[in-house]
Amino acid sequence: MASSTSYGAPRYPLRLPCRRYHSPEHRFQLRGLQLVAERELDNPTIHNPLATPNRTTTYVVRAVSSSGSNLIVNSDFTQGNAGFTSRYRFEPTTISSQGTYSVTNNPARLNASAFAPCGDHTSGTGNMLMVDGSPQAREEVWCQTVRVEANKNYAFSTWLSSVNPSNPAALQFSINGVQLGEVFNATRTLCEWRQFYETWQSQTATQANICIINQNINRAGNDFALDDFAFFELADIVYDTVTVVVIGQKVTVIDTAICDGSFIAFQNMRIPPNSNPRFTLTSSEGCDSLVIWNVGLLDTIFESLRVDTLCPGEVLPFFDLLLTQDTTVCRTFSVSNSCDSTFCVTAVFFD
Ligand SMILES: [Ca+2]
Ligand SMILES: [Ca+2]
Repeated sequence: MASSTSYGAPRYPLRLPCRRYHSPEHRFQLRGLQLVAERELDNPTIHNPLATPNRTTTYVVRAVSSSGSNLIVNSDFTQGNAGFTSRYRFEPTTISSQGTYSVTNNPARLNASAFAPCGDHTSGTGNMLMVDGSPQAREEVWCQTVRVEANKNYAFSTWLSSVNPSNPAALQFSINGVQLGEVFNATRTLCEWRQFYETWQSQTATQANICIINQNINRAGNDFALDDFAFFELADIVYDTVTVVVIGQKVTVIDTAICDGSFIAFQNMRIPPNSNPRFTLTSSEGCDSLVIWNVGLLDTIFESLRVDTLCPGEVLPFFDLLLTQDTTVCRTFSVSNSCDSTFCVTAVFFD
């Protein structure tokens, strides 16, 4: 992979058909090692999140190649409660109070009423670190010191999942007492593993004391699991971008006018004059498009005439008729716009 630490114009523009996606087939799967932009991704910390942007969005992918092996001891907790230190109290079989931890392959076995039966991140059946968040501020959950070389780039990563939906953990990572990255929040979704990942430069340091504290000190809930710690020396950091182009909604406006009493048949509907119906259609691309009708009324004529000066014996011609007695008759005819117009006459003869 080419080495680069900058990113510019999108290299892989991709087109999505719709403004909004309600069904899975309209979602787009991104592939990359880590996504820096988080907007509208279902999980920005996994390698293949789904993007559902409602406008054109460029996602920046940060790909990091590692060199050397994982420097964390007992990174996947296969060895149980070993290789790290904690200010929390270790409870091997049951967790019933805050500020305690255990190593387990099923948190529910430690307290079935409080913890969900989550699988670990490594394999789904292995061990994880199970933590009942402490109400004590700045209490160290997990710390480990590793040897490093000066002036090298390293990356630290771990996976976090809530095992109780209340008060998700807010973890603060540090190396040699200096905050590492942003506070990392667990979600309310049970057993959903999310990755914390941050790079670190050793500068003059020859050891890295990596520590985690939980900034959430609420007693309720605040229960979480950690697994698969990693601390690697880095080779190159490569950035790339993926742009998801969202096509806006198509709107078609149809202006027309029709005769009184007539209608336009559209989408199994009858559209009368003087109406403005809107139709949402699904196009072949799966996008919703909007059709707006503006249906006006064409001019017609209704004329009614009374003739009451007729003497007996006189004849009043009206269209094809010859009127010789009191009557009211109407005739319809088409005007120049093809609409039917009506003309009536009332004939009144003197007695
Ligand atoms: Ca594990
Ligand atoms: Ca708790």
